[in-house]
Amino acid sequence: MKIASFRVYQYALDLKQPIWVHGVQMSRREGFVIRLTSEQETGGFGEVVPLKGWSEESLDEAREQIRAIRAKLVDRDIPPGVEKLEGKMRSWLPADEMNLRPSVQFGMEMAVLNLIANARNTRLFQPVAHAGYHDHVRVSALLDGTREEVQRQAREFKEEGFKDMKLKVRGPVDESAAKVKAVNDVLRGEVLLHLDANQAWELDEAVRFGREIECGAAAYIEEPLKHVYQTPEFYQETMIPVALDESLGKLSFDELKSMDGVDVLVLKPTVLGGIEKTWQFMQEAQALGLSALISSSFESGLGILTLANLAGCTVRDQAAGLDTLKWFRQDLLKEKVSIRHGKIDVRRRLPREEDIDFSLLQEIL
Ligand code: OSB
Ligand code: MG
Repeated sequence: MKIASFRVYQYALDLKQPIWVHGVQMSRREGFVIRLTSEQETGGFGEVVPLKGWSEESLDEAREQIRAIRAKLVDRDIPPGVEKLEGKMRSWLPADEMNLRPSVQFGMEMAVLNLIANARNTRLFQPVAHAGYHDHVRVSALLDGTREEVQRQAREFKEEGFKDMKLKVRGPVDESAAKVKAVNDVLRGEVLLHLDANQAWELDEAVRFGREIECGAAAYIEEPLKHVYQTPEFYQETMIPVALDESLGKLSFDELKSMDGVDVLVLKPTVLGGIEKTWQFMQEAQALGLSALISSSFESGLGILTLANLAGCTVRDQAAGLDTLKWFRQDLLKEKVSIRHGKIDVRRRLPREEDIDFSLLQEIL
């Protein structure tokens, strides 16, 4: 199939409240939409949205890379087999040669895979979903705020039917432990709770926190430590399993597979380096008996829908970290991605031209 046209749009979406990522505040979410069409006029959309505070690339750098890759790919054929995610995607998109940044790699792959699926009229990850497909992807409800706020949020989400929740605990140890207790008072063991500390603590603080809440209080904790190499000590002292998120960009697979205490990998395709790379992480995790889950980097509904589809073809139905659209006041999809009873239904069709709110997009290329 030939890429007959390659258009690029810029967007800036208002958020209801600012988001904080590693101390960087954002009150709008800015990014790009790539729109590919085939000669038969089939379309495929991709989203490129670097995450300030986490991604190394700036918006300007992403734009320049999109411009460069566009010049290389327009009027060219998509090589057969890229959709199998076995490495052809990255050898075709000349990632090393162009030093394609993770968010650009993700957006390009997303556009190409959506185009292929739309052309064949299949679901997004049909070629790799050997283990079948979860039509309803479980999502972890995100809890963030003061003790009273997170307790209230937990009560509401439990009522809505969420079976998984994630609580942010990056503050002081005592305050964070009090939040965990306040939330568990509401959940009463009927909902799985996991925590995310975003690398907030030194080993002694993390251990004090773990002892304070006790190991039954949370299924696992994401990134409790400033220094990831202390994970085995943390685990030994607390018996709370650890999930890695930020550290995945820095550790080799060999390092993490021999790290005692690591049970879960949190995969954010926009910051990790795309869909194919994420898929390979998922395969390796499975081979090692680690759980892997898909998590958002605050993409719009367009990107979230692709991520939900990816989460839908994991072997184990791990709750995905996709409860981030609630921060957005506006969305690129006319029909919002909704989470009902704690799940996203991924059977809806992939976005086509008429599903996108073009009034929010400004064509730049
Ligand atoms: O802390 O894991 C994080 C989103 C963007 C940047 C960092 C994080 C997140 C999320 C996404 O928490 C939602 C989730 O994983 O549940
Ligand atoms: Mg995290």
